[in-house]
Amino acid sequence: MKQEEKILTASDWIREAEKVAVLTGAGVSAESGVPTFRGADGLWKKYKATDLATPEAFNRNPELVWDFYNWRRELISKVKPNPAHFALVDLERKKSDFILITQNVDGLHQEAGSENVLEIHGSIWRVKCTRCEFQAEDRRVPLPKLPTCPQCGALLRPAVVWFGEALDFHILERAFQASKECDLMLVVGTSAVVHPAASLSLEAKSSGARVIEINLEETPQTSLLDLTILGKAGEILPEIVKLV
Ligand code: BV8
Ligand code: ZN
Repeated sequence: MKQEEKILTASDWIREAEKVAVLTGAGVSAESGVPTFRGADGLWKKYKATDLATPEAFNRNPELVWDFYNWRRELISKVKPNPAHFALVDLERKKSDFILITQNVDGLHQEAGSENVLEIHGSIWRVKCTRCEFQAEDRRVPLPKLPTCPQCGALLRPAVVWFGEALDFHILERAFQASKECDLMLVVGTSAVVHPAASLSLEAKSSGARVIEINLEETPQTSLLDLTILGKAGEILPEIVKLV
């Protein structure tokens, strides 16, 4: 199928759908200038993120892990949402039963105007205490060195989900529920290797939904999904959404 036929098909399927769920990954923020994890300019190149985005790394060297997150907070604070984010805002306005599940922690979906957003890996703009229940949004860039909890004085950490950590139970339950109930899922800008996020699209598929993938490259799930459109999310999404 040619690219424009795929775009037409995708817009038809979305128009016909009752319940739309979207799953996004780092690829939707790439055109804003936020490095992805595994792509050519991937974060893993400069930092072994799988070494840094872990509780062990933080316990061993909290200052290094905070440097990694302050570097990302600084970078993200200077970027803007791109057409991929705005197309998903338009789509939410066109489809009354809509949910956006994101693996991204950059907050760009909300900054663009998306409303029903599930941040399944947390937010780089939130901090939480390593000892008590304290958690808050904190947009200071950079944060003070080794920031401490205003309630109990213990060290604060980024309120993101690290490798080896469980995702928030209720958020994950809502994400699986939405994946089961939707009749169309749009998967955008993810390499589909991180679990349990990557199983959400498989959940949608096995529950009878049509699943459309938009990505720069094929992924391990491509052969399982109904339609894969290769290219930049910032170019493809607006073309699809304007036809819905
Ligand atoms: C858990 C927050 C258990 C932090 C993140 C072996 C096999 C299977 C699983 C595992 C395994 N070993 C370990 C695991 C589990 C592990 C995992 O999946 N590891 C992977 C690496 C194999 N998962 C976990 O540890 C999870 N927790 O399992 O807990 C448990 C249960 C109970 C009790 C205790 C424990 C936690 C995972 C969450 C980790 N946190 N982020 C932070 O950001 O600092 S994950 C991180 O990767 C980001 O959230 C990111 O979103 C996510 C996924 O990456 P992608 O978003 O897909 O980004 P990526 O760069 O990979 O791909 C971008 C894609 O976009 C590319 O395909 C590229 O081609 C495309 N692209 C680029 N530009 C564009 C584009 N597409 C379109 N347009 C463009 N312009
Ligand atoms: Zn505390």
